Amino acid sequence: MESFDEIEKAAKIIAKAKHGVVFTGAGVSAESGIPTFRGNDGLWRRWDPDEVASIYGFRRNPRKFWEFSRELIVKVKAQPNPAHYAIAELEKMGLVKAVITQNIDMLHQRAGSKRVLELHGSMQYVDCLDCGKTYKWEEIERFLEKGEIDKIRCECGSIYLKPRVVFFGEPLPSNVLSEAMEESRRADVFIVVGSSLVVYPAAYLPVIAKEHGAKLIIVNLEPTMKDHIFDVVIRGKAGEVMPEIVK
Ligand code: BJW
Ligand code: ZN
Repeated sequence: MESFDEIEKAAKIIAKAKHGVVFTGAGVSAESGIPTFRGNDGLWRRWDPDEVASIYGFRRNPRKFWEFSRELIVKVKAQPNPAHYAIAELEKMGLVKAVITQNIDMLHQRAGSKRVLELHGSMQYVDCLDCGKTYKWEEIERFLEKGEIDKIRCECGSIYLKPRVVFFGEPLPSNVLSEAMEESRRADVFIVVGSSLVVYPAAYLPVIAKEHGAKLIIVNLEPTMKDHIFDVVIRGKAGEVMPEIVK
């Protein structure tokens, strides 16, 4: 592998970590078959984020979001890949203390990671914006699988059923965000895996870690706007690179 030296360098830094923190984005789940948002095959090539991932779009037309969600179903059915397992292993080894994720797919937990901070929520629960009733994801999924989007309604009659994910224009869950900021300040090694680092406030976290003295490592397929702040930049697939680092 061409980035062998960089992988070696990253492995040495991580082996000495006292408080490693891993920060992940859609790229960590790409090899589980989940589409990423940006880039050539990204979801935003075919779907308008203003319509399907913003709270304003959702309020205008929740059904459009549910059409988009039929693609997200794979997110809930997908299996963890070697990157998720390697990250869980780093926690078991005591090198990593927390995983901060922007993903809503629960794959870190399913791979065995214990301390997972979900910055953008998860698909586990769906709330009615009118009466407040909460549904489990599975109750909604039944309709999606049959393509019966019109039947996605609350008992109260409302069509405004919203999964507990964070849309553009919505605040992040404040307790999760403050824990993530605290972890970023405490980190001595901060490892970004599979994120374009363009969505805020999440993208501030590596900056906070650096300002507080952490060594920064990034494993990402494509360059990001923030590569210049990293000590080690590894261009590669998370599912191939992360197991190499743990080895
Ligand atoms: C691989 C790989 C492999 C591929 N291995 N790598 C102007 C400036 C600054 C900020 C703003 C602004 N205008 C608006 C804002 C704020 C806005 C924002 O940041 N917008 C930017 C786009 C500019 N942020 C918000 O609105 C946030 N809320 C907020 O700010 O609230 C303020 C507020 C306070 C009080 C009251 C009210 C409001 C909320 C952000 C929510 C983000 N939500 C989404 C959708 C979730 C629902 C769903 O899943 O459908 O979250 S957007 C989407 O992007 C998703 C992701 O979590 C997020 C980040 O994307 P990520 O994970 O980085 O994925 P990609 O696809 O971008 O990148 C993947 C990378 O992996 C690529 O680089 C590949 O190369 C790589 N890769 N295969 C390794 N195998
Ligand atoms: Zn209701």
